[in-house]
Amino acid sequence: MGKVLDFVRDKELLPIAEKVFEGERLSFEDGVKLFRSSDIHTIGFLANLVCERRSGKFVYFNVNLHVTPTNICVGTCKFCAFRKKKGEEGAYQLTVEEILEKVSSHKEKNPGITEVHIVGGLHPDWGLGEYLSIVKAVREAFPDVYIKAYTAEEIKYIADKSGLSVEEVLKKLIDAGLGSLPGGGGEIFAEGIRERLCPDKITGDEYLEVHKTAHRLGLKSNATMLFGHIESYEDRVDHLLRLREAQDETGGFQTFIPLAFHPLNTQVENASYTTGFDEIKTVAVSRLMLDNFPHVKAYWIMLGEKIAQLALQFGADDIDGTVVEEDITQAAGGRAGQYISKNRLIRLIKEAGKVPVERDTLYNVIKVYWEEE
Ligand code: V47
Repeated sequence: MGKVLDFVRDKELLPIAEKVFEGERLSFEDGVKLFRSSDIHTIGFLANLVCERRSGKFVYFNVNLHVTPTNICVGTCKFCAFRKKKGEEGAYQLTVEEILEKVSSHKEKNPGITEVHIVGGLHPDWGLGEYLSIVKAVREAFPDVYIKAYTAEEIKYIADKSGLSVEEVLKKLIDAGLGSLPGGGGEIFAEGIRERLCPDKITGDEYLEVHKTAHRLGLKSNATMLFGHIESYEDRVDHLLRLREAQDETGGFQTFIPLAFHPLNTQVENASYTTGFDEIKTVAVSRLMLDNFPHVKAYWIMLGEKIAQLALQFGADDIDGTVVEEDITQAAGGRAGQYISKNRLIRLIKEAGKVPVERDTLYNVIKVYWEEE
């Protein structure tokens, strides 16, 4: 072991490595130290170790589809290039029939789709009825497709508009066919940053409360962190630790997804694209800090195909997904495209030295692609 430790370039990381080997929980200070270090090999080695303790060589993917029912939003988030005001050029809202038509045509082209991810804006004229009818219609028309829909922000918006509690809204959505909550809307929890970035958005505590309520009702959910804008390393670690604490309480989070900020057409001052080094490190540190999250997802739409593939040796055990049509990243200068074939995902995973596993939303195994296939 002594010889191996000689290879650790940043000796400050040795006590952290010791903790990881022993399966001990990392502290806030450890998290900041990891982010400040440029010893990407050690950080990646540790993250991959933790990842493989949980998932072995398996890397999961799913065949899914994103539908964005509207870009009309009363929100004012400065990082968002997607939202439009009602009546503004480029604003749209799909009818239920148009949503069904989209799912149907994508299902025809990609017969293996198991999940539809539905997230849109806070539409000024929509309330519980409209959001509910989308879920109901998709459930009735496509009973074999799992519905992962509406961010915590949308759930709270519907609750406030309808005068119901978050719990009541979630119960109605579950009755209509909702299966899980996606992780969008997490951004950065630190109050000072959130106030500057998205002052009208629900607070970090409210985001966590919606997820914890969903978990208590038996739903699984994902969590996100938007990184690479105006936040500090300390803000990132604070975000991860708040998620870890919530997960200790309920255990209902499945996957953490670090979202790399895209700067075009946003109102974030002096904004620029994130770098490969920071992206890889953020995936790895997330894996190390979130010791109670089953999975960490490399979202190739935001990381790009190449960094997402590398992330599979740096702590990520999930690569999302075939997707088809994604608008939020595209509006902010996304460079990765919107669709990837299942065969390409399988190749990316195999070349990263891992075993591709097609999964459903709840991580039930659909098929393992062993080496010989
Ligand atoms: O909530 C908005 C982010 C999120 C920008 O749960 C931006 O499985 C980068 O949450 N640059 C939506 N990011 C996407 C999302 C997601 C994606 C894939 C899978 C899952 C899941 C969730 O996108 C928003 C916001 O945090 N976002 N604008 C931007 N300019």
